[in-house]
Amino acid sequence: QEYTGIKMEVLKWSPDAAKEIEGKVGSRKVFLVAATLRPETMYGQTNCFVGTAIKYGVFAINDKEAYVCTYRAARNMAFQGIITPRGEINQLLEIDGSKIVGTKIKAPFAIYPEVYVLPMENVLATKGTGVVTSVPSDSPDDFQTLTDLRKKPEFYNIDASWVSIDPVPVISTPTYGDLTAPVIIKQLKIQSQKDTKQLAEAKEIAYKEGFYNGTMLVGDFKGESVQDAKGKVRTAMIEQGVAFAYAEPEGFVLSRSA
Ligand code: ZZB
Repeated sequence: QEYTGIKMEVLKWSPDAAKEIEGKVGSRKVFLVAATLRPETMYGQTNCFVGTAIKYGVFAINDKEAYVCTYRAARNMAFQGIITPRGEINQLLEIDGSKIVGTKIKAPFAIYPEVYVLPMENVLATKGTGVVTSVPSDSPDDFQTLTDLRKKPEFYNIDASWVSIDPVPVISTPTYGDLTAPVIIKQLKIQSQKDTKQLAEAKEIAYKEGFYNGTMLVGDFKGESVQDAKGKVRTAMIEQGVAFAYAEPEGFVLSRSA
């Protein structure tokens, strides 16, 4: 599976994370790194998700930068030449996902470039980096989680101001209009992020509709089809140093042999 790793620079740590990180990363800039299959949607990022029960590491990528992701992802990166020296994993510290919540980060290419890290129940520690960038306009999982968090901020232990950005229209589809994910969520009558079966179906529908029939509403490739824009946005992000190619070798082999 060939993902795009999105680099989201930390602007302000949550108080809990600040305590843990203090003195441990040297002069490195720290980024949360999210794996995505949809770089063309990055204009519509409104927040970022972590799993509260997941353990993350802060890994030195080189002398200047450190990435927040799972150990598993850092190991994959080390063997893909993303970390220098190649193959070497230098974990500066370990941190609980719950402590990262509330951190303010920079979402590259986003129309609202400053977003917050929030909790999501369905983050898998075994996929991508364990950090998920949220695009509620086009990802049903993201829209439903944002809806849940907005309904009960106290329950999720978050500040209501962290969920204030509404879904941003970035892609138009003939069947669902400018906000594909919210419309599909409504049609399938999905009520909560716990409705994982229907959410998987919604994701499948949204992927297909966006990829085959979507048109860009914003950005440098406005008016172009998603099929044409996807690679161009990815290349532009990589050229500007805010993204990189990240592959999941084991997952690829398994899905091929299944
Ligand atoms: C932004 C985005 C925008 C995404 C969208 C999807 C959509 P897949 O196909 O199963 O490989 N993701 C990445 N890592 C994780 C994780 N550890 N746990 C849970 N979700 C994760 O799924 C890849 C997508 O799942 C990634 O692409 C990421 O969300 C999320 F408009 O990034 B995506 C219709 C989907 N639309």
